[in-house]
Amino acid sequence: MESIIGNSTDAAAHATPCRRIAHLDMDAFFASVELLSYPELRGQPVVVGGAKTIPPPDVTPAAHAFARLKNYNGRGVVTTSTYEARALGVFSGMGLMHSARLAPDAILLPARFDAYRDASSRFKAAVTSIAPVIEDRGIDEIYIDLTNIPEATLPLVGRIKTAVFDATGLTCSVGIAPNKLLAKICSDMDKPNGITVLAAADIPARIWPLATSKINGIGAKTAERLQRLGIVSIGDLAHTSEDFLIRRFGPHTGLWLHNAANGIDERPVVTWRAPKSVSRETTFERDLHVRHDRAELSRQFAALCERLAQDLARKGYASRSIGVKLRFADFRLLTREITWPCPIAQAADIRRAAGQCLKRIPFDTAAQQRIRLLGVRCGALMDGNRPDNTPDAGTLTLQKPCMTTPRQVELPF
Ligand code: DCP
Ligand code: MG
Repeated sequence: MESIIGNSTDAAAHATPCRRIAHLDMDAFFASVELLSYPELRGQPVVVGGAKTIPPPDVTPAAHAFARLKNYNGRGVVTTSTYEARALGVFSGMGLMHSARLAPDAILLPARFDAYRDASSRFKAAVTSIAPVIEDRGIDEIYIDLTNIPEATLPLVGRIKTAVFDATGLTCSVGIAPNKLLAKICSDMDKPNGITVLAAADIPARIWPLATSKINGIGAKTAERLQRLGIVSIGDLAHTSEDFLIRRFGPHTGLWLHNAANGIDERPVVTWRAPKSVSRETTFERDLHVRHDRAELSRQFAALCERLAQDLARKGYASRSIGVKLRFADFRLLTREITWPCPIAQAADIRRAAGQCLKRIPFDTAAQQRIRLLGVRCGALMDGNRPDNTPDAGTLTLQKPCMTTPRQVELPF
């Protein structure tokens, strides 16, 4: 029998005590933005769905009609829900049809990404005006390094929350801890509109009782694997020997798991990070057949490449690694990737490269001929406008995207 007991308290004592890192996460973000437009829905279960087929509400004074979840028919998923809808069991990622069984009378609104992006940049600008060292982690969350701001934590975080509210009309929850890993756990502890401060000494009492999946990076699969080893809480993990975890999960993950459970995380707050990739995907309203729906598939494929080209243009990037992702009717997922000889950014070039990937996909069986989801990804991004002046570059090379030679792509469908 292997020993799985380790020296957890020693490790916990080494958690860096001197930094002050905040994680700020907006509350029920997409839904809260929607409630700014429809304040009459406050206090009601409201669900925001991603599917394009959800009708926008008719709010003319005569009609004033909002769609209800029970009337939805399609394959869209919940992107988020208000806390009132969550009380009925409706959460992000659930199918809308399934959610309708739990909350038939919940209001269903279509997603309006422009509005969310706008609120996102406004809340980030508001925080930056008070605490400039921020790491952008996505549309509704940031890390903030408060270490060098000479102000007590609670008044400072109170000011940040007020600035966010003044700029957007929205509330957020903030966790403050000695590092990013703990701060992220804490921002979720008192939602909505909460502030949670945690010191390294609080780890055994407040972090160890939580499920391992509360650690950002431990997904459902790892949590399940841990559970099979009898490791359910973060405390269980903290008390498991590093050697045992390394034997079971490999040197990298094993060590990370051990450190994470003991509240050790030295990652800095990174104020700017180049995106590694951009991708676009679409789940079809019905499965599309590679031959019978060829025209529709080609149209959707071209539209995805067009949108990716716009994404790249907006960010000033070009890509050398193009990939496609297909989910078949039987839910099997297949991806293919190709490295292009030079960086590309135009829709026609992305289409050609992605078309090459599609050609390498077998469409043999009946299930493989019906496609549920199609995605295109541009990876290995580089700045399409500025010189590539990496430290070792020696000479400055202009990473200009290749010129395109418009040519119709021969789709394998
Ligand atoms: N989102 C999505 N699909 C998911 C999860 C989230 O499109 N499966 C979107 C909608 C959310 C936003 O991202 O509003 C932020 O995600 P969060 O996990 O922070 O969830 P919320 O902000 O909605 O709720 P919370 O108050 O729990 O943070
Ligand atoms: Mg959120």
